[in-house]
Amino acid sequence: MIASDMLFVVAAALIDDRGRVLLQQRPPGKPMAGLWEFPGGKVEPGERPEAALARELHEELGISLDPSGLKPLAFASEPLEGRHLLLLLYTLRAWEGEPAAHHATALRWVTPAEMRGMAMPPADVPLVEALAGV
Ligand code: 9L3
Ligand code: MG
Repeated sequence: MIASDMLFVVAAALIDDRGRVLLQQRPPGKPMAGLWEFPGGKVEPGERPEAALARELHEELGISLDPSGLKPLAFASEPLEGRHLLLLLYTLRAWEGEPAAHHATALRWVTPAEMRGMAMPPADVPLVEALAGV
């Protein structure tokens, strides 16, 4: 039962022309409410991860993008409620539209240094260090 134990989640580090990265704050009523995360969500059965991420970013931020602009950066593996969460982080430097908080409580553009002081989901924390070098 390997596949059903795995939860594949994709997320993006949107990077602006000043090198800042977009985080969103998870809303009340959802797991990990209040924590600051890289936007993204679950890959659905049969879905290509990059297509899933483009879909999630459109739903959550209202932006459009070319999936070929998503560059794999790092991944994290974390236990989650008796399952195995694999969080795949991509960078993205070009998109259409101004990101807006369609699902999140708030959005914030931060430097990797600023990110280290923010409360993030366990899977997101180790990925911050990968961003310090981009
Ligand atoms: N998750 C962690 N870090 C992230 C994202 C987008 C998601 N950057 C975790 C939170 C949930 C699970 O993955 O436990 C599914 O995410 P969602 O569908 O609740 O956003
Ligand atoms: Mg999500």
